[in-house]
Amino acid sequence: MVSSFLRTVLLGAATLSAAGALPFSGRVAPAPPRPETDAVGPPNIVLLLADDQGWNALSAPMDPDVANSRSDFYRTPSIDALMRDGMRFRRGYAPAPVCSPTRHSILWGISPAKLRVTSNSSAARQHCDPELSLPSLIKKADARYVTAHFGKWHISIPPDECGYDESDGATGNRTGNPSDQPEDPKRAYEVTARAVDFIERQVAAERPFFVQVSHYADHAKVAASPGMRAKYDSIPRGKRHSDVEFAAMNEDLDAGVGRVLETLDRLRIADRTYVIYLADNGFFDGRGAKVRAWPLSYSKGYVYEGGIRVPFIVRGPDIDAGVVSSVPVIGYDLLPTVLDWINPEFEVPAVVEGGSLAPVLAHGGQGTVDRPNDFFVFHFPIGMWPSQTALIRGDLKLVKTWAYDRSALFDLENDISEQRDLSRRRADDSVELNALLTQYLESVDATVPPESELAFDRTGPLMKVGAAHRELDPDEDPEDADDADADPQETFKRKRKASRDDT
Ligand SMILES: [Ca+2]
Repeated sequence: MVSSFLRTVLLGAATLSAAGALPFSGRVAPAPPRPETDAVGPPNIVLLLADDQGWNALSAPMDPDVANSRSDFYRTPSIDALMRDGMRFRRGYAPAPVCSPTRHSILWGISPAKLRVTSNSSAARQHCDPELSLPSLIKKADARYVTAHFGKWHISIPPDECGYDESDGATGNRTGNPSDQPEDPKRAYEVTARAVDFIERQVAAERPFFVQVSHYADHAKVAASPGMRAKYDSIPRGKRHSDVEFAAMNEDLDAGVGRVLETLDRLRIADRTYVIYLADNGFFDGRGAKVRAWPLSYSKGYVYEGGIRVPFIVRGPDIDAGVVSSVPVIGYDLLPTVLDWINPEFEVPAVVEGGSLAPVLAHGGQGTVDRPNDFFVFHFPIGMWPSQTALIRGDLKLVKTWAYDRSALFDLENDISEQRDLSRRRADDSVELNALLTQYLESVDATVPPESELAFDRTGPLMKVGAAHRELDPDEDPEDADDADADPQETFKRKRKASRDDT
């Protein structure tokens, strides 16, 4: 693994374009020109990252066709406004179901599987080259840019080493729970204030900027400002969402977003500033996560939609207001997107797996994203039990459960809740996606689940083609299959208990 890591880092560095400070030029065809931006200079970029905020934690719907894609209790007026003035992606994904892998993935534009950063304590990472991080590449694309990161970092290499000019340092979850500031217990306002100060200074200096604000909310420990908490005492609780403290924390975060948006208006740079908003994973487990995330299944720590589908909104020049896009997008698309905005001529390193969203954003949310692969892989091999990996291609999603070498197939457009396993009815698709998943994991030298978790399946290689597929009896009705709808959690627990009882 070590030799592979070194080899891939060196290869990654070699693929970097030698482009220096190229002059800003307008978007290449077929996208229309950006007169507002071209007239005043290069665009600014604000990336707002929420922590553990579920897909339906906002008061505006992430998918207007899905009734419960909004909260029935939480209020998020500023993020709702961002949605109203920009484009929301109803199928926006975090690259991982937990914090740190997603943050690495955004920083390098590469999936957690390929980075081999698939848990919050991954030690065998690969491709995490500081020279190829987003802020480093921004400066290579256009040396005029100033970059900053404020808030939760939770990445294996400190922000200054990754090219950030300003930051709060190598912060983590514990940083986000100060005991000495009850008025701002998740630092939502403090972090925002530093970002606002940074933006004001860059505008005064007439420097283009990239700033990422990574909120500590909505990660545990749940805590809210007293003022916001008091507000929720008079708001009727919802059926799915009813946690006052969480609601208030979620709106503290929203208020931080609002202050950034107000700053852009006040400084008259909103028309040349892209604002990206997303979360790093779904609702955290506990506190009734399964109820809160519904109609999505499961929550943080799982590769089902409840763990990975998140709020995903982009506002800025050329982006039509109020558009709901059905194009599937993922956090590692942001690196090539930002570089495309800054300098369309810049050559993105070949190791990057994301694709620029700029053409889709400029064309009403239509079209396709050009990526090396036409699928997403969510690889979670060493996290919560049982280890799972998902592959999404188009509307189909394969969920492989390693502990008993079984996979399920879902049609996300017709079954957003992942309740109907089609792996037997659509056996050819299941075999094909299993083979694709195997091929991909091997090609990126992905981490495999620990042996201890594979104790119940000793039948063959970890990634043999089609291993998870069971032959369908031609006369068998898929609906009658005994374990077609088995809950993998319950199945795993049952098998583990049986194993212990045997020894
Ligand atoms: Ca998180």
